[in-house]
Amino acid sequence: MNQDTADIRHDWTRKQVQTLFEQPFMDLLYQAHTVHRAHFDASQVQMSTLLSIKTGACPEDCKYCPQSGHYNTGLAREKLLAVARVVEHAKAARDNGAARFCMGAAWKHPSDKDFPYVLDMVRQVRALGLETCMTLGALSDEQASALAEAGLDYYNHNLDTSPEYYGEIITTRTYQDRLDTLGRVRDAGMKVCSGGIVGMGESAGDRYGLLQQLANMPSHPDSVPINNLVKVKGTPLDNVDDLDPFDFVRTIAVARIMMPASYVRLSAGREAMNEQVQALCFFAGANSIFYGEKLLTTPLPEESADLALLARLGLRPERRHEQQPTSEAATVKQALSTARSDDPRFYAAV
Ligand code: SAM
Ligand code: DTB
Ligand code: SF4
Repeated sequence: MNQDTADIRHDWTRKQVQTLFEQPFMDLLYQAHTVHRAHFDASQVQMSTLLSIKTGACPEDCKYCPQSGHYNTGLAREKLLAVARVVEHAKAARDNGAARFCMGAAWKHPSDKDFPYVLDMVRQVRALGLETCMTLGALSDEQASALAEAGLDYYNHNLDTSPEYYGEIITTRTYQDRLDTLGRVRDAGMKVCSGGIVGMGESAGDRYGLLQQLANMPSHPDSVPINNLVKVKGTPLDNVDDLDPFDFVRTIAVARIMMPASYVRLSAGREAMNEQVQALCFFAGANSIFYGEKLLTTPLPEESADLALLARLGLRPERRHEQQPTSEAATVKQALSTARSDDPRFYAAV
């Protein structure tokens, strides 16, 4: 066991995060890979397929997002899909090898009118034997409980960036609003998926700040998506400078070290990334990807190219986890959030 991860949860200072980032690249990757192997089978990659269940015309003004109604990106808007259509997509994703099906809606929050259909989607997709994930914007306590009750495994809600840079990117909801929704998801016993976006013109310090916020939450998110900005014409971030790919890899590596038992997802941006950089991300501790025809509205690499890359690297798709009742998942999560890695409960839980 790597002594740097002896505490599964640790209150990180910004300076400590900076120190991790600023190590020589090879030292950082060596450390991250060592942590990765102590917690996961390094030959497995979790594969999730995304579907946009409601597209465009979003009232929020997130500057990166092609679906915001504030910008003209030429995206065709779509109302909430019928439950049967969502189930067809989910079956196709399962038959294509995905273990988890993630449904995303361009909403500030789900409306009372739409919410019952969303619950039905969770039940029916889960009945196909897939893990379920949703990202629907902010949730009330009642909505979080109802989603957990319907059997939703994961809820995705990203912090996106550091608290300091956040106001440059979004003005229609606050950082605290996001932390509050994440608290409701956690309290309802669902698994938390929360990460952010890099390559938005933020400083290195903002990348430290994002990871510091994620790792200092009351328990680590179960899944941490690290998105590289997909630049979409018509959004205010369309022309921002590219992030150095090595800084992207460093972000993955530091996320792995700080949240050793969480899945770290090499998320948006893979289409613009070469295979060598993706391989470095896997070495640095990324063990989850989006796989399928597209993300929500922008393309992914061809499925056959992804499978071929995994095969060339000797990696394989992770089989779906046995589903745990939500109450059991909550108990495991509670054990994980307090257990030390030298505590047998830790090994029992991960
Ligand atoms: N509307 C909901 C919300 O914002 O919580 C759910 C859907 S939203 C599209 C999900 C996440 O996708 C965002 O939080 C953001 O991190 C990511 N995202 C959106 N546009 C992106 C882009 N152009 N590049 C990278 N990530 C993006
Ligand atoms: C996440 O962190 N990234 C995914 C998922 N969670 C919902 C979404 C990426 C969206 C990229 C832009 C698009 O395709 O619209
Ligand atoms: Fe709306 Fe989500 Fe896009 Fe923000 S990221 S504009 S909330 S769909």
